[in-house]
Formats: sequence, C-alpha cells, structure tokens
Amino acid sequence: MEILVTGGAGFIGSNFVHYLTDRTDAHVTVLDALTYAGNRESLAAIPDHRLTFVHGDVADAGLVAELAGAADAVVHFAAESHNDNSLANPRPFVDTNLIGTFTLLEAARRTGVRYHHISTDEVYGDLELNDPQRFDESTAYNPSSPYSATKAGSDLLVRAWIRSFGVAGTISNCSNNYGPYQHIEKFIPRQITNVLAGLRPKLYGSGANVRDWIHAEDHSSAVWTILQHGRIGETYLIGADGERSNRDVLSLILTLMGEAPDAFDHVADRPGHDLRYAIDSTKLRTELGWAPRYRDFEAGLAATIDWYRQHERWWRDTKAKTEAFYSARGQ
Ligand code: NAD
Ligand code: TDX
Repeated sequence: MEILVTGGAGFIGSNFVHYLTDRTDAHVTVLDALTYAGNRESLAAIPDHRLTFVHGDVADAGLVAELAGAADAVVHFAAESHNDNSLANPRPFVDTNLIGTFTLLEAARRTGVRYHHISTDEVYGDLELNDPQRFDESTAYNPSSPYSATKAGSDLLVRAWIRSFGVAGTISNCSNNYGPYQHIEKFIPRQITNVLAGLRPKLYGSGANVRDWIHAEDHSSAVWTILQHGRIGETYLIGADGERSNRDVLSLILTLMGEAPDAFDHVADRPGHDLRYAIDSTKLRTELGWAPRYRDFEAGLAATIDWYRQHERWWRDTKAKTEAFYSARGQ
C-alpha cells in the first residue's frame, strides 16, 4: 500500500509515519513544506526504502495531483496548527488550512483516491467546566479562533466534496495530543523545555482551562483504524478520557522534573481562550473497536519529559525564537 501523508514532518504526522513504518508494510510518501513547524530530523530514523520525502506545498495543485494519483490513500495532517500564531497572523491559516485542503480535495475528486482528513475538537468551540456533556459527532460547530475557524471550514469542504462529488473521505476530530516530536511552542513541550533551559514555566490566566489529553501514538492507531475500517462519509471523534486542567498538568510536569509544583509564572491570558474541551469517543470505540494504549497520563508525561531531555539537539535552536515571540505578547 502506498500512503501519502501530508505534514509528515510535523508533530502528529511524524508520529503517524513512525507508526506506519513500525507496524505495517505500507510505503509512505510525505509531502511537507518544512515551515517553522516541520523538521526533517523527525523522520531521520526511517529507512529510505520505506519513505519518500517530497518538499512542497499542499496548495500546489500540480504536485498534489501527481502524488495523489500515485497513492492508495491520502492522510492530510498538514496545517498551520498553533492558536497563538493564528491570533498574531491569520493569513497562513487561510492559505494552508482552507486552500490546501481544497487543493487535496480536488485531487481526490479527480483520482478517486481514499482521503482521510485530520481535524480537531476545537471546531466545536468550548464547554463550561461543569457541563456533563462532552463533544460528540452531533455537536454543532462553533469555532473560536482563526485556527479553529479554518479547521472548521476545511472539515465542511470535506463534507461537501464527499456529498457532491463522491470523494471517498472520512474525517476525524481529535483532542489535544502530547508525546515526542511536538514543537516547543505548544503547552507541554514549552514548559518542559523551559525547565530544562532554566526558565520559569508560563501559565496563561488562572490555568483553570481544561484540555483532554491523548498520546500521539494513540491518535495514530485511531487514524489507522479509521483508514482501514471506517465507513466512507463518516466523522469519528478521537479521545482518551484525559481531561486535566492546565494548572494540574503544569504542576505535574514540575513535580516529575524535581521542581516545586508552584514554580511557575502566571502570564497574560490568550484572547478568546477556550475554557474546556472534552471528547466522547464512543462511536469510534464501539463501531471500530479502537481503544487507547496510553491510559496512565503521568507515565506518558514522564516518558515525554525524558524524550525532550534526551533530544535537546532537536529543539535547542528554536527555543530563543519561540520565547521571543511569547515575551513580545506578554506570555
Ligand atoms: P504541526 O504544526 O506540528 O505540523 C504541521 C506540519 O505541516 C509541519 O511539518 C509543516 O511543515 C507542515 N505544513 C504546514 N503548512 C504546509 C503546507 N502549506 N504544505 C505542506 N506542509 C505544510 O501540527 P500538528 O500538531 O502535528 O497537527 C497536525 C494536524 O493535526 C493538524 O491538521 C492539526 O489541526 C491536527 N490536530 C492537532 C492536534 C494537536 O494537539 N496538536 C489535535 C487535534 C488535531
Ligand atoms: O505557554 C503556554 N501556557 C499555557 O497556559 C501555552 C503555549 C499554552 N497554555 C495553555 C493554552 C491552552 O489552554 O495551554 C493549553 C494548551 O495550549 P496549546 O498547546 O497551544 O494547545 P491548544 O490551544 O489547546 O490547541 C491544541 O490542541 C488542539 C493544538 O495546538 C491544536 O493544533 C489542536 O487542534
């Protein structure tokens, strides 16, 4: 099987490529623009005969048509993925998340290739802390940020191309991922690398905001399950019952790293900051028999801390620039 993975040099895409090459016979072609978020090093351990790397843009129609035409399936991870960047400069989010997805869908329509679209729980907006409901496949879209609005728009394009043009597509909306190869702009690796670099961790606002954490390898196993067994035209929510407040996650990181649990600074809150995300993944579990493997968040977090400790060369060069962006925003 030949699988085209867009955004395969990013966090979740590279975890998915490792998952495929470790556990299946598939040959993978990665299409990645190597933006600030892409890192070729994340794929360095994969043997040449299992992987073809193509440096290019998902909005390049000619290139995308050629690669999609040679694949049995396309898994579309490539995106501008960081909410804070979307507040500072939304334009690349429109270009990549909307025009890029449109370009892939046109190629899928012409070639008939199986298409799986990677999306986020943020398309549903946020929940109150005490709301007994979680997001499920019937929840109405209500995105808050330019990032989540462009992801919501891209999901709707996929639904339209499935219905109007018969594209053989599926969609998954996953909760917050953690694990190796995550860019250090994101919450968990930012705080781990702050401690490793001798800087104080930074918590937005009160830190009462809740995220529903899932290990990136569990996200990969869910996507592979949907690709093989998912019903065409369907949406599946992916989550591992991992709700925790940012304050609790940060205190746990500090404790696991041998620091006082309150050794952090409160900084400016994110404008429009979503309060809580929570996923009900019953459909994926009951219809397709998927279950997460990482059920112990503390153990998964400890392994992630070890990974950043052992891979300083992977992140060190980006630390100063990342922190300069945040400090200019009071964060
Ligand atoms: P990331 O920012 O780490 O990686 C994105 C990758 O896409 C990078 O390698 C980048 O170079 C590439 N890319 C960006 N623009 C491109 C373009 N125009 N053409 C080709 N490649 C391009 O992102 P991530 O956290 O790995 O997220 C991957 C996908 O998963 C995204 O679609 C995101 O919306 C979704 N998602 C992420 C999370 C999460 O917790 N990180 C949760 C749910 C869904
Ligand atoms: O330094 C920080 N301090 C802090 O308190 C950073 C970077 C973040 N935060 C907070 C904001 C959020 O409540 O931590 C939480 C997580 O922040 P991010 O890592 O930026 O993730 P989030 O905004 O929740 O979005 C993530 O999950 C859904 C991914 O970045 C998205 O791509 C995905 O769609």
